[in-house]
Amino acid sequence: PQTIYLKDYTAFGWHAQSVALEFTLDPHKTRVRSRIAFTPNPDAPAQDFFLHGEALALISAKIDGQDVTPTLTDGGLTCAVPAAPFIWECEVEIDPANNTALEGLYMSNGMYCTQCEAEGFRKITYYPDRPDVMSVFTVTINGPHPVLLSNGNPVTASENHAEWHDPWPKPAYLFALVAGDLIAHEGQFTTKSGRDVALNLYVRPGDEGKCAFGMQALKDSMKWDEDVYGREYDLDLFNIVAVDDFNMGAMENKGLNIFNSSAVLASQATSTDLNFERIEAIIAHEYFHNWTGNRITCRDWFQLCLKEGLTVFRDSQFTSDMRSAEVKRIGDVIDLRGRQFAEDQGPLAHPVRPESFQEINNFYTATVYEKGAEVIRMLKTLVGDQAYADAVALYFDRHDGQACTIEDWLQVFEDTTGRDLSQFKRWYSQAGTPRLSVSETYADETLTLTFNQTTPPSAATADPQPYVIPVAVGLIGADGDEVLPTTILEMTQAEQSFTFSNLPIRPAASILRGFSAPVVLAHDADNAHLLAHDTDSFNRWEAGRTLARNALLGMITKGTRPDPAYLDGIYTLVNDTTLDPAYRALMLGLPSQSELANALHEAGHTPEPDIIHAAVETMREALAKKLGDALPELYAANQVSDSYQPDATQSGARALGNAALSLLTRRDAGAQAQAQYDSADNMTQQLAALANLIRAGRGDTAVKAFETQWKDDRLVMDKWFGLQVIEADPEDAFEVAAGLTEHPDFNWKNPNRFRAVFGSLALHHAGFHHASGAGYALLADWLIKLDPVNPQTTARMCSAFQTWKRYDTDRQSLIKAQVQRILATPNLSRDTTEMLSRIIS
Ligand code: BAL
Ligand code: ZN
Repeated sequence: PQTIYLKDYTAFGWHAQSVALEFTLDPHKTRVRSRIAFTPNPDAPAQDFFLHGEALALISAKIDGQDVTPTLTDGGLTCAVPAAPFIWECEVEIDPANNTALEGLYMSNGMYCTQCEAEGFRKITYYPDRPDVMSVFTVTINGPHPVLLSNGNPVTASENHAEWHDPWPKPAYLFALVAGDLIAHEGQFTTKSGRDVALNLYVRPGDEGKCAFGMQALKDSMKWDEDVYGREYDLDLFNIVAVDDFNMGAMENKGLNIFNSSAVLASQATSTDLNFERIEAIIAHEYFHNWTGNRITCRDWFQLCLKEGLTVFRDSQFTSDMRSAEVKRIGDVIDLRGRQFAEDQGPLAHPVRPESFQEINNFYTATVYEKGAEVIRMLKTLVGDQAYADAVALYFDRHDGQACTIEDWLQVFEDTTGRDLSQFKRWYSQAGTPRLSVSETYADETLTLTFNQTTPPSAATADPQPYVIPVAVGLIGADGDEVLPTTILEMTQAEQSFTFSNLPIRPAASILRGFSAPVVLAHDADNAHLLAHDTDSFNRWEAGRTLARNALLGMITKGTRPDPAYLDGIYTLVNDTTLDPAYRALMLGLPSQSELANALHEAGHTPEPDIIHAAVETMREALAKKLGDALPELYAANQVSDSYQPDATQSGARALGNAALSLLTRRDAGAQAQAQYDSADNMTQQLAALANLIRAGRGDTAVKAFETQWKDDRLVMDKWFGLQVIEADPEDAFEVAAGLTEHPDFNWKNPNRFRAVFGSLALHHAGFHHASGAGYALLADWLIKLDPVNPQTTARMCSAFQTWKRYDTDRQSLIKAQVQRILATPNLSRDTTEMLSRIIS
């Protein structure tokens, strides 16, 4: 496959002044007619006129009304064109019903829908399918369906016919079309300048009862973006459509967001509190793209983080404002460490702005999204809130309607603050997670902190240079008082010292408060003291997490017992009713087994998944014993008797109640879990009870009852499939997953269902990495099967193999053999080939 480089960017030779599309829908023979007004782009280098196109049957092509015969090439067509403005017209035929890759126009449960980001529009018609070609679209849809939708505002609608006009120039990746028998859940929003916007959430009949929460989340998002970023919505209409077969979470098409149904449909009975929170965040994320992504888009796909990093950062701010900022921050860091650090510390490491790719779909990664958001967070920390607001306002003013680069983004910060951000830019251009070590000296009432940063070289960045790292520091006195409030140290060198004087008694240093930079910190801190007293809620949690991690590593490598200082500290904290229950629930969490494997690997040990699993079990047992008699009270105190609300308060109580339940289950053999299962009136309680019953080895009846109750609800059944794998004993995880693939409802072509089983297997560290290699082989079998059907989802799932170098030589050989077996499959997709080749390199 061809490699595409950032350095090779050239502008397209023409501007698309306007685009008119007409669709005549048919499952196998949809006709698409296009009429595009092109004018030469005087700023572009001379080039052949090339339009992308894939899986299209060309019916006819015309230039200025005259038939032409283009040359069909690999991936598109070329054609001789006049050296003046001209009208391109063409007609193609496409086959949506057989489009199982779910890119371009495809069918899902009888409805037509589209996914064009990144390069799906070329499967709809011949077009310059690149984000820097922006145009105004008019779309006509003919088809026997009650609902016919596209971007922008409706022009006309009659039976079997609709016309749409989107006045805002956009790249083709934001095009969308939906047609089907759908029901609208309606809403309304009045913008701050008084524009009335009609809101609709379109769902399949039967899902009407799952729309209210999403609609409210949309209104909250619209209001928040006005209040916090001054961004107002710009069309008469905002439509969201829920689709069952979807590769991603959702898509920000202009005025017509298309959502994976799992990312929008919600109800008390069918969705957990975490589902509600995720749905609220994704609705916000897609809505916020209207400005950060749509009004200002990316020049090329290397700039993906320009819209994604910024929009993830904006949605994290939104969730922090809507819910608990401290809980959101901890959750984000757990997620970052789990997914992004694993990527950044393995063979798939790439900069936030990659410099080359073969298949752009492989770069919708935790690095581009989540590390991209962390980079913006650091920028805000460095320049301060007001300068951040000024710079972003300038960005919107200066670049509205443009396709931009990271240079444009950083320039508005340089222009508003006068700072030189050339060193900061390394966060965009270098791969790898920096290691930040800290040593302390204390003499003459002065504390000196000496920081050292190193970033391991990777295939993407051979010789990483020092970063600008904002290190948020506070000092906690021996009595627990704060001696120094949070102060930002700006580290720019490989090694750098900072001194704090007038400290008659040596304080405890609380470093990297709020996780002020995405680094791995090595600091021999007084974690027990910080766990008891840190005034920074993130670092207080982090102290507990570090104590847990160190204790587990000691248990694994030296056979030590669970650390009493950790258990004592957690005991005090969890029983401190002045603290938010959600925060206390997080305190009861342990590092993931994959994170422990990585820590062992980094420390020069070979991780053994079954030993890691056993250590975590021992630690959970120790927590259950330590909290012992307090557990029934902790459980009872966190039962919610008010009517169900998925808000932060109730969710927090349920999270703590269920954390207590999981420890209690070790003591009562699942009696309380069974009682909870029997009385649950919402999915959070029902699913938590089911998980505990399975863990206690008495889940068979509830698993069957759950299936009987929910067999007709696709999203709930995804939970049922996933939970059985996640909660399986490591010895059985492979067989449980294999058994579930035989279930009549294992519709493997549906990405949600495939991920429910195999995403869960990959997450089951000790099960997936079972010494037999059976987990590796099972996943490989199914990836080989899925690849010709859906390359994008196949390639994503390949990341399960990315950590292979951590493990012993037997496991390495087993994984390598499976990766090579997949790679040897004839006609393997470009997506999967690129992923596995990078992993194995
Ligand atoms: N643009 C792809 C889906 C998302 O990040 O919103
Ligand atoms: Zn996004």
